Amino acid sequence: MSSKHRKTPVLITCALVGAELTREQAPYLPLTPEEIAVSAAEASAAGAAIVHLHVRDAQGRPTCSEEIFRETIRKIRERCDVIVQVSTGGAIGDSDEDRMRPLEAGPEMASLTTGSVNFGDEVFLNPRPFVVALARRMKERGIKPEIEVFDAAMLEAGVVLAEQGLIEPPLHFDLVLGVPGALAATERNLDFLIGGLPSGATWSVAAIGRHQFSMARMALEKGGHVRVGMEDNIYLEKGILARFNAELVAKAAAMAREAGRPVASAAEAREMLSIS
Ligand code: KMH
Ligand code: ZN
Repeated sequence: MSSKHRKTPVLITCALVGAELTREQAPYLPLTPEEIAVSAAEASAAGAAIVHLHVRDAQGRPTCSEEIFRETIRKIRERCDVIVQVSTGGAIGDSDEDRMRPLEAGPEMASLTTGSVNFGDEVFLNPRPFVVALARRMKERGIKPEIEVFDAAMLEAGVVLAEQGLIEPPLHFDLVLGVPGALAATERNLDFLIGGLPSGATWSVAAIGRHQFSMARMALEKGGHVRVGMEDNIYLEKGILARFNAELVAKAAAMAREAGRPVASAAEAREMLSIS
């Protein structure tokens, strides 16, 4: 690792549940507000400074319900100090109106995908006017956006939003690699994206499935931050399911320490991301 990155604290984000998986596919997935809050607290104790939050309804289906987001955030805050980043991506097919709802539930951060992209056999739609509306609402409510980059043009679109005053610097990007139909999880793609980041930006890597930890290691070496969690990957190792999100976080935290980088607390993360 380049010595200039040593000692830079690592932000670990844990994406606790997502919108796609079911209990049939992922038996240890937290689903209820209580289960998600317990999982967030365990992830926080293992080193996560941020939790990326989707919620589910009583049947375990993904929902954008403001009430369920609010309840889940309250339960998380009762248990630990972690930055809650709500998803505005929701599930494929959610309406724009529904995807705005989590912003009303009192989060410190929110995801902001700045373009449309194939997502498996479906399309994750993010037309520019909707992206602008999300960014504007985040700014009004003092919510820090994390710019989600599933494809290269999304990075530039995030920079344009900042130039237009819709996002306040410092910008924070999450480079999502390995979604079928979007950018593959390769070092070449990662280097290309890093090369296009504006100065002063921070960035993490969220790699999907079996790429989660190999790409996390690369991110650590290149001075980036790391996202892990069951939304993106449910295996601790090949063939071994993670029973808890905290196990995935603990593995990322151990990798960070091996790379000579301390793990940031939520308070340190707020400072690094300029969250007041
Ligand atoms: N569930 C995906 C369609 C986000 O949270 O901002 C979108 C997603 C991105 O998970
Ligand atoms: Zn998500």
